[in-house]
Amino acid sequence: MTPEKPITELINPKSNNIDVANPLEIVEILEDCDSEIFKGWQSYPNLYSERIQRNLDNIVEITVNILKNSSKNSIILSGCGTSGRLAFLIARTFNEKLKKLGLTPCCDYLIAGGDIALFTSQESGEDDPINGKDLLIKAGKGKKKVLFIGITCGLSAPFVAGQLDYCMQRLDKFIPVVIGFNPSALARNIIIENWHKTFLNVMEELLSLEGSKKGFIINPVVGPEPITGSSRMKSGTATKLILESIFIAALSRITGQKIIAQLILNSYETVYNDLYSEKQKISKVVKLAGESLKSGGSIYYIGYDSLGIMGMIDASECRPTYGASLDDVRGFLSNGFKNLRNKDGSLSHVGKHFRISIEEFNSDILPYLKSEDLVVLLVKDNEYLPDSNLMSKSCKKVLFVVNDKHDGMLPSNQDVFIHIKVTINSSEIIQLISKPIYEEYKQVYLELATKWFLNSLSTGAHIMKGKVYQNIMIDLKPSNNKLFHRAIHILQNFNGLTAEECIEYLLRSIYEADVLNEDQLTSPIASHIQVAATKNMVIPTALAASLIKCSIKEAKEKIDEEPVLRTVFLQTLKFAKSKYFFAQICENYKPKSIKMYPINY
Ligand code: F1P
Repeated sequence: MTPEKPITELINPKSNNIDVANPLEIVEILEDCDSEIFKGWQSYPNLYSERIQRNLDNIVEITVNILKNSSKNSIILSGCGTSGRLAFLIARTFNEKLKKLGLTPCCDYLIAGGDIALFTSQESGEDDPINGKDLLIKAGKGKKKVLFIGITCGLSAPFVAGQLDYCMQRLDKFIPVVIGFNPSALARNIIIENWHKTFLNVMEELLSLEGSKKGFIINPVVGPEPITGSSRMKSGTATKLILESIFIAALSRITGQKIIAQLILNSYETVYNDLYSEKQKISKVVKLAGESLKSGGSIYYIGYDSLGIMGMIDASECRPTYGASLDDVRGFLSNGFKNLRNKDGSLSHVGKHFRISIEEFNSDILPYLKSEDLVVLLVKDNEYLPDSNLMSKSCKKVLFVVNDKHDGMLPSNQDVFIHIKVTINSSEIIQLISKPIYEEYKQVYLELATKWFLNSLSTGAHIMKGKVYQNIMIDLKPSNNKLFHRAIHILQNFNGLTAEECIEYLLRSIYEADVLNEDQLTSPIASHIQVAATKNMVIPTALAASLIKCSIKEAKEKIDEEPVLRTVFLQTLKFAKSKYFFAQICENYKPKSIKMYPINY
């Protein structure tokens, strides 16, 4: 039976108690949830299902044809949030490979909100299908054929919907593909603001193109996320694997080594086993990271080349997911923007959070490191020469080394670091995809191990800080349409009120008002989101007010008294459960008549 909610928004029963788990148990739960990327979920089509594999093979063939004339054609990868960041990363990786083969680097990326969204969340841009379309038109200008791959894990982003819709009007030029992790029928079916279609409408049209190979849907089900709705996790990982499999398979054909996408997908399972075999050590780092955040410290990832980019991607999602500040978790990259090679070039003038090079870390952060802070170095092989200034600091230090050599030399001065070494079992991968292909693409395996490590670290640390209740992100920022609706569901889940009542509490919290005025009641969701983006603790405040039946001011005071949100939740839920309290609610509660929003994803 198909669930009513998209699978990417369902609660994963495996992680129900992740908020009360110890660090090792947290990593084990994540390991268990991640296994669904390969095993699939229930009886839904998974990565290895026939239709998915057939579509992948067709897309590989199209990619090969596009690449044969790479100076005239292009491949555009597009998405929002983590999906857009992964689009960037993959385009960057494969442009380098194309250059190496003497081909024109023809991979391009689009991300809602532009390049600043590569490290900071800019969710409001995700709701704009027209902007998505305009950017695509610009990116495809002058190109003969364009393979467009839109990524939206929830099959929901209006930015991508606008692009897919445009491609379908220009099938002479565009081949549209969507990557997402829900059955097509569970694509978002809510009219997009200022547009005429729903995501589901777009999906139905796209589905009708599959037979004629003019458009494709890649939507394996990888099961609900370990933190409900946090598509940066499993869905993000699966996105990376799918895109890389397409490109590696296509490029290997061009160089005369035929390999099918399925074997490449298989080969990633090795990394899964290698990484999680180090779970004891990973859990030590999770503990350390949690202690840092709990005591007001920050976590800094410093990485070399694409491992640094993995760090920046992981850090960027902490703000919208956990209501973290931009200083809580930050990523730095060797050679900063020079190495990043993003379209807009250096953005370091935009603000301190855009100063991303290790040199900038050394000047801006290193002198002020406190004992509560945690610095995590992400390296492959033996490339890191620790800065003596860092060694002398009292902050916590972790060295994460990932490579494929059991006997690899470790950087000197390793003693001051908690040291974690992950060794990729290259012989197992080589058996599947051959040595030359492995050697050429080794980097993608190292990145994958780093992604899983960092996802465990940042998720575990925020759980320890009390930012998760059960497996729900109780302090997410309702900063786009999808997140606004997710916020309503979170409230409903805990207070049992109707959707309309929850919307009222959410708006009261957003506008910091006990009585909403006409404007506030009738504005579109887009306006609520704009205001919400500037506020902190929107959901916890709304929830506390709805459970305690108090004013917004009192709810905020309650939250201020107890910094651990999980504890606030437990206290208020306990309170709300008392009979007396429920009797009071029934007697006193008279919901106002407010504008109704269709509650859907
Ligand atoms: C895009 C996205 C997520 C982010 C948050 C808001 O989602 O930016 O990456 O974690 O949930 O939405 P999607 O379009 O890939 O489903």
